[in-house]
Amino acid sequence: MKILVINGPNLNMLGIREPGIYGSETYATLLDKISAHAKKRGVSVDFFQSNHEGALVDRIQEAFGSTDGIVINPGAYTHTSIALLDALKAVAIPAVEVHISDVSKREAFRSVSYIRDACIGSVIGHGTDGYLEAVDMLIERGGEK
Ligand code: CA2
Repeated sequence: MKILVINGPNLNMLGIREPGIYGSETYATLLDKISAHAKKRGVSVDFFQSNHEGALVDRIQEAFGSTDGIVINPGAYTHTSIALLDALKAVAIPAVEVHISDVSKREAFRSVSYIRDACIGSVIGHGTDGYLEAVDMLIERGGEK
């Protein structure tokens, strides 16, 4: 099973600023942690991060036909992007939405997710462990390794 982990704008800044909201783990450490988990679970994992909406759409489209599941934290585009919703719907790859912080307890605009409709599940407010839970959700749904 091949899983693609996509992170949107500013998530490459993890651990550098706002540790009170997003924790002190860096983006590089997060990727190491997901890789170790994927190895343990016997699945392969690819990563993509961009600060650009169109680049995120392009990567989702590229995944069509070659990826079994997507873990996606679209960052602020979660709350604005119909283009990401459409891309996820277009490729119809099982996707799980992740948010490190509990978006339901922050500003009202963060409670809106345009992509949620295209996802089989969401993991919200579990810190970076949420990415591992999302990988597990895809494995449980996919069955095959
Ligand atoms: O909680 C999440 O994972 C978010 O998707 C993170 C986004 C935010 O816009 C969403 O509402 C919730 C922002 C990511 C910004 O990450 C930073 C990391 C370190 C320093 C500054 C920003």
